[in-house]
Amino acid sequence: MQITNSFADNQSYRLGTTITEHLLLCQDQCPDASGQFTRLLSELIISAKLISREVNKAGLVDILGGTGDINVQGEKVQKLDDFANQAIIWRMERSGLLCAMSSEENADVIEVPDNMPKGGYVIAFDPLDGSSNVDANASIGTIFSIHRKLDKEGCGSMDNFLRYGYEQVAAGYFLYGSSTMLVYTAGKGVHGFTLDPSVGEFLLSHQNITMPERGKIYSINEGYTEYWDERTRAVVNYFKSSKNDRGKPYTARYIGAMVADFHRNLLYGGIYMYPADSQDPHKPNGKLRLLCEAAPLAFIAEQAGGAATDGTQRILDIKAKELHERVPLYIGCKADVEKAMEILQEK
Ligand code: P6P
Repeated sequence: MQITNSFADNQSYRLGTTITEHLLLCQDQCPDASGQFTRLLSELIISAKLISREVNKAGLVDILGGTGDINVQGEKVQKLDDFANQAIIWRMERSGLLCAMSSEENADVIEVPDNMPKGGYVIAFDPLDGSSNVDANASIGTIFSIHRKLDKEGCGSMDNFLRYGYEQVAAGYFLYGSSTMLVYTAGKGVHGFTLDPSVGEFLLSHQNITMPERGKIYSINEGYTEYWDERTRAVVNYFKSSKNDRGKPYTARYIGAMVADFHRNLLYGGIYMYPADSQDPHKPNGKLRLLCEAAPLAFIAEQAGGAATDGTQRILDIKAKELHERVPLYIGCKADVEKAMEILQEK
């Protein structure tokens, strides 16, 4: 009987493509790449690993629930929100790659302190999107958008952030769900990486993600129907009464964390909608923030063959007028988004 050396046969040393290998390969293929973006994303990845660690032990330690604070959005700050926000700010300040940041949790621009090294990028981020889901152990995520600093502006200038979405150099999100994932684009397609916690590496799991022309899912909070105008109701009724390309009705799916709804629709095909609540004075332009939610996900959607609009124009063609500007959002498969816009524009 031949005794095989199980150790020699053990092929668990075979690891997939790590995010570092992927970034360095892309860097090699981009002649003007300075390596700064690679380093910046690597720093963000460290923040995400810290956040993932805390999210995955939530419920076992005192990290659930609210801090008792209210953020600039008027929302209760969750302890994990605050942890995620501080973790990202701490790493980004020390990266030497940024000169300023904008967080969904902070009212004003966060300048990199003078005693820290500065770089030529600025970042806008939502540290923990969907954090109201935390106590229920539902998926949540971090969304980020990266711009180059404007040459003529100082580091703390708001103008570095009040930009068109199409000027982004990169955008992405980390999803803390059944696994922890990174999905990003730097303008050359959309790529997904899954964290292998046994080695602490993000491994390439979804290369060149593309959305189907039409989806099979619609995501919206129908509890607010009474707040919508007649055109918005017509859009939702369209998806409720239509058949998808397979002749089946669209499926309703809504998690309450846009990053999770967006990710599912990105992979399976669908449309996520957060319309303007015409009767809610607090949400005349909807709830979602342009800079740290709509614009980064719109960049990803378009790079994956999808689309994103505020109901009147392409999200990426909107130039932000204020740091925490909100926009209505229809994002997902191109044919679904175009149909929504067509209905919204009907007279
Ligand atoms: P509602 C989370 O607060 C968020 O910004 C999105 O991630 C999510 O889709 C939406 O708000 C949920 O809002 O009003 O449906 O509870």
